[in-house]
Amino acid sequence: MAKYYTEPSRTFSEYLLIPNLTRRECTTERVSLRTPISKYGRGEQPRLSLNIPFSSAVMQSVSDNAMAVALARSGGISFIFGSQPVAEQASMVGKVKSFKAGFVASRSNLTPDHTLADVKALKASTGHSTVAITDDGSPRGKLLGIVTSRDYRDSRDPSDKQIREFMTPYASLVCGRSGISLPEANDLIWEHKLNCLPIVDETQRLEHLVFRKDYDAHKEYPLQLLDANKSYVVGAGINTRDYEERVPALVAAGADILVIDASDGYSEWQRDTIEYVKANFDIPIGAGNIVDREGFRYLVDAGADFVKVGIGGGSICITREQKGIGRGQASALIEVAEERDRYYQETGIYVPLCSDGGIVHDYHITLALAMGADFVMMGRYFARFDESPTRKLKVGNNFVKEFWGEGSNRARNWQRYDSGGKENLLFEEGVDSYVPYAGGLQENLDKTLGKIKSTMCNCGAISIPELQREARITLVSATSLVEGGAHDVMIKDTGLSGD
Ligand code: RVP
Repeated sequence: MAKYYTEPSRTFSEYLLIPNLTRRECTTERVSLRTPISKYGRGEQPRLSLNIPFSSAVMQSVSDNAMAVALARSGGISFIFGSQPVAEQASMVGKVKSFKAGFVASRSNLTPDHTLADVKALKASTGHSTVAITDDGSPRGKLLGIVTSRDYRDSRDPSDKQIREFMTPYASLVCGRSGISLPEANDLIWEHKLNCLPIVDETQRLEHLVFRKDYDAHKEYPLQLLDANKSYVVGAGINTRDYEERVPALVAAGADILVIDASDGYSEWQRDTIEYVKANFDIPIGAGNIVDREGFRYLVDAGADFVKVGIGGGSICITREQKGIGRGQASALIEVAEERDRYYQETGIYVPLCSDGGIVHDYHITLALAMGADFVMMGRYFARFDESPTRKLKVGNNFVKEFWGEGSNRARNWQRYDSGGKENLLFEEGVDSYVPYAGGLQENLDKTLGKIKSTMCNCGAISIPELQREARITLVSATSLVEGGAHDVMIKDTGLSGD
């Protein structure tokens, strides 16, 4: 006889948080949203943490290199989509890793033998007024000097004047040494009233330039997520078929973490994939998606560093309708979090959980965290922003962005939506859609984070672990759901009744 679950499977909207005592120290400025993303032992530090508990979905219409840079800059992580050829995915990862926040490769370079005419021509074509002068004219050559528009007089100096005669020579330059941090570079820029600080290695070879204006932009992102080399942290999605080809390329490109992206992750193919990665590489790997304690145990026993929870809750996902598998996101998360905590008690190993899909309102994120998720993964949320890879269109009077599921025909992601065996995708599990355009990522994120922090203060928590420990959560009845929105009033904007 089949096993029956007597409790209905529930979504986030069926729950609310009950405030705890808000202590004086519970202010939004004090709230830390730092959270682990790979497993760690009791008393140890996780190998990888996020500064905000947000990841962007492994989807063509969400997570490319531009989204990854924007989100890492704000403290979260993107998992670059795997439904593309290996070389293209690796190239996107490489672009994120070589994007050094505030440190840029010099794009205008000449040698001392070039002339003022060359400087002017270069300036006209690039628009850059700072030219690095290196021995071979390359961006990584030995730095011999710098030319800016302050070094020559346009009208007076002859065009054939050689750069060596008017450049600011290396001996007179203030330079930073390789490995310098951005705050240190900024101190030098301010101390010496510079516009540009060249960074050189011990043999005087040019590595980067740091510009005053870039640093100003940089200071706006105090939570940015950087690796030890000060590159942005980035993840990548993989599948259970071509991992022997894909994983080496992603690791070589510098990916910081992998995730096996599958709608149903409770499979022997996932075990094989994890075992392959663990045997051959030193990189954390998440697995999923699962919705119950059995799936969690299976993937963790196989070696998963984090586990992704959720089947069928995604905004563009029709897996439940098509195949009749899945579980309400809240119920799935509650059960898996309980099992994760039990696993921790038994083994002393903490396995972070990612709640994936079905976040509609900002408070759903807070609920997911309170229910035991360490971070969330979102598709629709990020698809609405300028930074997502898709087209912005005008439909009627509104701007929208395109957003399609990985299981839709448009994505033709044959790997994710089969079980891992040989058969091809026979039916769709996702739709092709529009989402309302919402502007830039940072401004939207600030609002969402503000709400999460504020609710955490209501719950008397200034960290995610504290929220997970202390939260009190109640189910809401269908009638009290109505009570929760504006009701029995005429809303002014639309003139419509609020219920
Ligand atoms: P949402 O944030 O609700 O848009 O959900 C995003 C999630 O939906 C993804 O992280 C993934 O788990 C799932 N997804 C992506 N494509 C599809 C599909 O085509 N069915 N589902």
